[in-house]
Amino acid sequence: MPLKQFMTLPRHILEGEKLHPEATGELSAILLQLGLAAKVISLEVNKAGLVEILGFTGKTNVHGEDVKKLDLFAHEMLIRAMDHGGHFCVMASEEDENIIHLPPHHKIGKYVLLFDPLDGSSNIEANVSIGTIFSIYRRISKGNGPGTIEDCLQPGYKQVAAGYIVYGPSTIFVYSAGHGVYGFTLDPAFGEFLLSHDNIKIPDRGRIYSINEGNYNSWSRGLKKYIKHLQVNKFEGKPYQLRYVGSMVADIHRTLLYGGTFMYPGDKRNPKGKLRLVYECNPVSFIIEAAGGVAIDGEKRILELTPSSLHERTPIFAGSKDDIELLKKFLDEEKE
Ligand code: AFP
Repeated sequence: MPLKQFMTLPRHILEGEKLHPEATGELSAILLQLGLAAKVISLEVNKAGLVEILGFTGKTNVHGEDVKKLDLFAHEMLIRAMDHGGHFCVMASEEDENIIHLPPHHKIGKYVLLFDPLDGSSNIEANVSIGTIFSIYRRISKGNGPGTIEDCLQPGYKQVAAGYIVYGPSTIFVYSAGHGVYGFTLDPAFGEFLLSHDNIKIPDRGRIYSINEGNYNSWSRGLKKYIKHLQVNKFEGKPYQLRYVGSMVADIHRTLLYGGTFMYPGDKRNPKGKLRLVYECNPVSFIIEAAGGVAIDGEKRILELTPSSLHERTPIFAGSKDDIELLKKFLDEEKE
């Protein structure tokens, strides 16, 4: 195996640290720990069909959704993997209504971790790709005590690192610490993430659009016109293609590699759409932008939005810059 392909995630993280002479190694330690948690969750996801981990816990979460056993496993696994390293002052998860404080006997650190432990979990039984999404900030609250909600409600451009793990045909760990986007595939033979996607750049245009067309009737006129435009026009002589998994991480990962657009708009029923700003849209927008793409809420850059609550939703249109620019023209036209 050529040496380049033997670039493991830990080695890549440590080499990345050299780009930051002021680095203390803490961010590296966090990313390494996330890699470990990803391996454990991947193992559980891969054998989900075999062990009693499918189905529900009988609990409902802050969104009124039934909590699946695997959601809770991933949620608890991430907290246990990340709470004792002394790196965080506070955490927050899609599965918890409130911010998560560190156990009193653990050292408090300067970082903030926000995560969606298992995105797309309604697809688990159907063995469709699901994922974990993470977002890392520096604390802004004063002092060295426990962090606060304000630490968790920072605009996305302040992220120091973000990424996701796709548990699909293979498990891929994708992250950016501000210098490019890198993808690592888990080699089950020796349980290590190996660099498989080096310095990912999203194409400026793509042939694929991804949206739940089932909501078509409640979309804005501008968005309907844009989708119609794609349906009657061609890209490089070929028709545009609709691809929608219904697992944001899977749809975003495909968009990152092939180009095109991923959209979860607001509509008449849900003006703010469905997806969460803090631990879904901000981290994936950080990745899309670091790869040369664009992510907006229909008007503004997602990363410039200031969250006002932990679980707030936002419309999202993310992907290739030329495609999002064209989409924006259709949305703006409607306002004229
Ligand atoms: P679940 O976690 O409930 O499966 O929801 C998945 C998700 O949050 C995101 O991954 C998808 O992009 C989106 O919801 C799918 O929503 P629709 O089913 O409304 O299209």
